[in-house]
Amino acid sequence: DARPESSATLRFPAGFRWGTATAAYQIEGAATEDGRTPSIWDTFSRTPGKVRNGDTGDIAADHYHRVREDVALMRELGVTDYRFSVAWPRVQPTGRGPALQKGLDFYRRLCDELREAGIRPVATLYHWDLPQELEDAGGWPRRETAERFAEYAALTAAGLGDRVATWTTLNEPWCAAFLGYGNGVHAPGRTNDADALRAAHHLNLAHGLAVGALREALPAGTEVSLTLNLHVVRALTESAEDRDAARRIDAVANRIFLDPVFRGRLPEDLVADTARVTDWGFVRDGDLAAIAAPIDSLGLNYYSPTVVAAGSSESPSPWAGAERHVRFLPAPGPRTAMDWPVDADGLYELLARLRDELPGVPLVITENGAAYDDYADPSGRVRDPERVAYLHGHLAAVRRAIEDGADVRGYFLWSLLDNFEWAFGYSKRFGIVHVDFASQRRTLKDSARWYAEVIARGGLPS
Ligand code: GBH
Repeated sequence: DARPESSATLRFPAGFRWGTATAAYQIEGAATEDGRTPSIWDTFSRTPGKVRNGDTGDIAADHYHRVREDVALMRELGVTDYRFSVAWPRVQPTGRGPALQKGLDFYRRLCDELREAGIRPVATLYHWDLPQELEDAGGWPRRETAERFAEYAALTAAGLGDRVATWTTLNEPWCAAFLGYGNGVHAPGRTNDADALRAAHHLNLAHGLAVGALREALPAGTEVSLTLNLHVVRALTESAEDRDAARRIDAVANRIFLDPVFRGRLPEDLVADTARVTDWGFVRDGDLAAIAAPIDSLGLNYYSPTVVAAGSSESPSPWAGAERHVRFLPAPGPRTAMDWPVDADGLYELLARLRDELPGVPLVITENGAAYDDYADPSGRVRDPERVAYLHGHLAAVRRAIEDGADVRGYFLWSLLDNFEWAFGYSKRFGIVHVDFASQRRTLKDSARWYAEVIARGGLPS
């Protein structure tokens, strides 16, 4: 490295993957084009009172029509990888039957543009956009949805073939199950604790069956992964009651996925904690073995930690009854525009935990980033110093975890573009590229230039 400042760089390992991440419904728009049918998010965003300002993903960042431009932006930044999601209702509109070629063609074009730019395509099969027809048939609480998902995975793998470098089955099944069917803050907006637990199990099953389908369809050695939003749960004090509160939330937020996927078993304490809600009779013989199909890496999305103590919390909650005797507290410290605390140590703790509990499993940060308001100066420059500080702090935590033995292979910044932030609509901006949603003009924020510099140096300015 000829750069004079390289001596003052906190370097990352050679071959470290530097990426950005997005999701289909949040950026694509073109909601009714080329045969795409409504997903649960189209329905939910049209339901009054569910999404701030009545915003929908109908147009979003219009990425469907701007693939070239958006890939050119990434080339300019120098990213090595790009994580996007495939919209199920584009590829298999009713959730059943053959693939729709036009839907597959869009992602083939995207992958071809990426490859031409030297960027590895990392595809997620499910980032929350369930075809509405499958929800009408029962959604994730229904077992058949898991079987349908495996079929969709097979069709997509057959259609995109070796164009995709890394396949991820699900993004954040915790959100899909517990925000979608537990507290109803996400689509489809249902509120039933037993359904939320059934949904979590069927998402696990969907993952396991899809891993099998992908292995069958793809060349040996293709990376297959899963992305979880593991919660960093801290007890307020060391008291037995507060520690028990943390154990309960760890079970329903983390071990409900980690134990089946990596150990082929259910967390017994969770089954006991939720006995009032369900007897877990929906778990059939063979399910846990299917869910435990080996994967090649684990993706982690991290934003902020959770603090709990003994007490009680409001309902409907996203914790399915396991939160009896648990109180949630605001974590201390500065906050982002989401009102989430900024706490990079939480990311270090998470990586250290997985280093110890899942030896031999490569880790990838598949999302990390922050929402802040931008400041545009008269020259048109978009300043976001808080985001730069957030990213610096969190990347420093990743590097420290690597030094301490965590096998972290890459980092995907959430997000490339300002986009549809789910229940918050367009009111929250996570992008390192500013999007003017009236003109669809893209402008690099200071954070984008900073990230490009980090990638070019292979590390952080110290
Ligand atoms: C991710 O979800 C999504 O994958 C992405 O699509 C989204 O745009 C991005 O993050 C930003 O929101 O109630 O204690 O769990 C974020 C998952 C789940 C993180 C809810 C914050 C609130 C604290 N979020 N969580 S808690």
